[in-house]
Amino acid sequence: MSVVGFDIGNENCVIAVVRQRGIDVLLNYESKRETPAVVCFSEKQRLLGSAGAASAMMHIKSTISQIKRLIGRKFADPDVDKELKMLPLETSEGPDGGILIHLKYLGEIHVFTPVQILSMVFAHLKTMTEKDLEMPISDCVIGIPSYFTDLQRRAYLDAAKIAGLKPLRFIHDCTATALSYGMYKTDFSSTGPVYVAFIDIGHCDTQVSIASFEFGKMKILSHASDRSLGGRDFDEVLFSHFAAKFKEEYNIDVYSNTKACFRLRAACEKLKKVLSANLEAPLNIECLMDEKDVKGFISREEFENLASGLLERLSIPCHRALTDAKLTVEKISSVELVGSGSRIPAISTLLISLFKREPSRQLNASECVARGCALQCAMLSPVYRVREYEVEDVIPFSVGLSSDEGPIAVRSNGVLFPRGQPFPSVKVITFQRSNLFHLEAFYVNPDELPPGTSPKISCVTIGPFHVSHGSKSRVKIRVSLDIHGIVSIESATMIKDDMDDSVMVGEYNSNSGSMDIDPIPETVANGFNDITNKKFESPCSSADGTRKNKANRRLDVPVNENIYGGMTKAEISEARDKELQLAQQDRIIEQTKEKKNSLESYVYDMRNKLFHTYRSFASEQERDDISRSLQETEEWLYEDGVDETEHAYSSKLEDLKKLVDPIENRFKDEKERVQAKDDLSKC
Ligand code: ATP
Ligand code: K
Ligand code: MG
Repeated sequence: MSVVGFDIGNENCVIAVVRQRGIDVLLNYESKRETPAVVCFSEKQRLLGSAGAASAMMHIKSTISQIKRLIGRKFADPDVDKELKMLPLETSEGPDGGILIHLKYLGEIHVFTPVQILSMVFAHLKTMTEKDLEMPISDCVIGIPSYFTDLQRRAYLDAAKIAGLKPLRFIHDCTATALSYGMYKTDFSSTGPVYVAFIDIGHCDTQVSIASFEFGKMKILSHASDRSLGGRDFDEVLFSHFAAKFKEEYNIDVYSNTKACFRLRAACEKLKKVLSANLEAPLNIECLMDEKDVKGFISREEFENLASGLLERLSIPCHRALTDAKLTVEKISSVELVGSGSRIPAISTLLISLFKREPSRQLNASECVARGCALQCAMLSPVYRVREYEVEDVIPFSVGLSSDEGPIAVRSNGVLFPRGQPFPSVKVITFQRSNLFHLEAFYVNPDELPPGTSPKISCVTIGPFHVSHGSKSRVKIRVSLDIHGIVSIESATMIKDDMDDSVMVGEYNSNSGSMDIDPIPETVANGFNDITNKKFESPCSSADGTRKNKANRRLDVPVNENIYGGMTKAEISEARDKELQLAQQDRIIEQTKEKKNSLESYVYDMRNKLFHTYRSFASEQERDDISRSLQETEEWLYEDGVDETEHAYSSKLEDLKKLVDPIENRFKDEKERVQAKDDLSKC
């Protein structure tokens, strides 16, 4: 079984696998370690990853990048509007308020959700991994931003399912990085924890996490982030600068021209990279617009001035992470800077002033997330043995629960899973109810969420169930924050103390009694009377026969979760069919290309052989006939046969072979005869 980790970036994806001797980052079809997260719909097939990025310019309106930005978000979200303005795609609002992307492909308009597009990126990475490992894969660990909401996490799960992947865990990007940092370090002393800050600056976002390390274990203390501060924003500063300059100097408005925008953005990203290594850099674009060549120039200092607002913003999540971890900078023994967006020198300068120390670059800045994911996958995989290492992660947003009788106030703060709660985690709540009821899960504190995020998570119906007239029954609800950081009501169980056992037979579910907490205090407050924290354990781990008598008194109550957004089983399976159909189309086109290529090379190869190797084995008549056929095929390939079906190419090849085979056979026979004679003479 395979052990795979995926880092899905807004710009770059990285695949890491665990092998016998350690972790390897896989090379893509272009032999690169990073694969662009791009899906391009070309004339007849999808081009994914590097191939997609290479043809993006030719298909501006049907190429999708940075899809991670749109996952699990609403069309009406003002932030989404900004995102969509950067993508020259046709979009609309879906019936559920989500985003729909409209594309012209194979002569038809196709409509895709961001989840479907993300699943194409997943599927591409999966296929590449399978080719490399020479076996099918499904188990994996995938990195996600810590600021992902419940809905976004569920959407990721849907995309993975559509692509045929089974994530054993979604792990926060910085947690993965911290894992790849801590796992191999054996010099953590027993004198107390070592605190390290991890700062990941990617293409679109910045994530900061503080971790504490001790021998054999790591613990995340806090996650903070700026969802909209990444390398892309630095490109945008340059873009606006030059767009204004070119308007003045050349009288061209790049904003009015999609292609010019695309080219200027790409040039600005390059320029930014040049400025990371040089104090100044030129910008030249031929024929940007209106047949005008443009020239520009900028110094690093000027760039830093333009970007000063962005640099300042970087300090906010850093401070927040420290505050949440209840640490001062003096306590931080190392600041690990990762993500390629962090290569801008001014970022290091700012971090030095913040943390009073030079950031360290011990980790491979572009591969550490994927490597950490692969390590986590190895730890979770039943077939792999890894050194004992404890990883504790926390959620960044407080989760609350309310019932139709009002909020369920647990402790004084009214929160079920507070920010900083380690997970996975399960809490059991007992209600005294006589009838079907509703629960609502939500984010308690909107200030903790990225701006514009809906605090709603899910609405759950518990029941129906029956109790004797006028009485109430105890209903136990298990609420879990699962291994992906997703909130769900796992189960509801009715406890009947006076239940007639004969009635219970057949309704008993062996799982229902597995994680119970006894005894239950009988005080009723706000519709519930007990809440218990339980560290996560697998539901099947404690099913033991001795509790069967007790379990017989328990009755499963139906739980119906209505998630705000997300896909139904039927929608997922429909999307999976569509994905398979699109992949099949891609394969057909690839095979057709291969057939065309082999026909082409056969023509050249045979023409050469006919007048050299095979010359004396063919009559003049045969040579003339074959030569003519080869000539005709070549002409056909350039004219009518430029764009034909796989079958058309293979049948042409068959026709040619029929003519050439007799000659080839004569040649082979002769060769064998000579060989046999040689062997004989050797004896
Ligand atoms: P995200 O984490 O937001 O999902 P990602 O993981 O794909 O995105 P990275 O690959 O870590 O992002 O970083 C990509 C960013 O790094 C791009 O904005 C790119 O321009 C920038 N970058 C790459 N090399 C350099 C460099 N030498 N100097 C400055 N920026 C660079
Ligand atoms: K990346
Ligand atoms: Mg990243």
